Amino acid sequence: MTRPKSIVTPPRWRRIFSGRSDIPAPVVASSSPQCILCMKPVEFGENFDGVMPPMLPLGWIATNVQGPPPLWVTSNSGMPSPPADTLPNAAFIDDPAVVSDKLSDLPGLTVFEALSPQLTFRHNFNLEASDQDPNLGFDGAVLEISVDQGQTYQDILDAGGILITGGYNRTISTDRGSPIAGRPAWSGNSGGFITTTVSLPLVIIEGTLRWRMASDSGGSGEGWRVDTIDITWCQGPPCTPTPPITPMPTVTPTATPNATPSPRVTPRPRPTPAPRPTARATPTGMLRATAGSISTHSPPTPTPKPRVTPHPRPVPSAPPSPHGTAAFTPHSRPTPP
Ligand SMILES: [Ca+2]
Ligand SMILES: [Ca+2]
Repeated sequence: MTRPKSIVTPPRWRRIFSGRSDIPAPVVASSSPQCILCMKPVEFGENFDGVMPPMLPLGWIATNVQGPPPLWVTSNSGMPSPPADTLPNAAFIDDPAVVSDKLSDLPGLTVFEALSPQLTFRHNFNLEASDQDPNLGFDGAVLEISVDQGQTYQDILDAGGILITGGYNRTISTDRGSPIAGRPAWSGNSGGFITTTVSLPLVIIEGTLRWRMASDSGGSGEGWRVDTIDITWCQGPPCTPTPPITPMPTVTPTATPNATPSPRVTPRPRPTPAPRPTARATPTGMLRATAGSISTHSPPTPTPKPRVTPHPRPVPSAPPSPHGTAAFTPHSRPTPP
């Protein structure tokens, strides 16, 4: 399996791992996590393919706390098969027939003000385990972490990590002298490379990741291969400058007073040549002109009807009545078409 390595190395990693031959120049990560806001995706990768076996890449520290050689090495052949996930190399440790405790440490991990720190690696193990009890292992492998600059280590689960996929599959026997007796571990035969995904603790200051293989007092296995390590997270502030937010011009308090509760548009009065003593109906009823005043408060009248002046005034042509009062017949103006 070949994976392109696109790596962004944060300052602390860059300082610690400068010069490692298998890490290309930092570039924008292509397979990085989706980050929110202005957080930046960060990715660190290690595939062990830039060194000559058995040399480990720069920055890695191999230690045998107990047991005979070899230490952790890079390997491109042998068992368990296949020898590597990304060709040609993987990290490898044997599983001897005596008590051993073999460590491969990756120091310098700092995840701070970050989100979603995650570790993914591929590994292939065949470590001595019970044939009768599928939950019991004799020799096993665990992932540990130090968050106090390497002074103390604890299992990744005890440190707040979560094994999302490819988690521990057996518990190590307590009666055969294993340094990790009684602990959940990877043991038995994985049947080739499998993927383990780990949600890392949110805050790691100068942390160290440790791949640890421990064997008991008898019986052996083929060993453990680790390859194609990816560590990703979303790095927090300081962020790159963001453009200022443009205020919305339409959302202003001054716009409110001019707003009318009704969506009805007030019609503009049609020009009236001169105030007329008689009223007339308007086509819509929305606008009524009376003696030079304009009222716009009348509601719409579905059927326009002529209105009659309540107090008709005599028209000039009306002949005077015998009683001196005007005798006229009020009439309304026809409704305009
Ligand atoms: Ca590899
Ligand atoms: Ca053993």
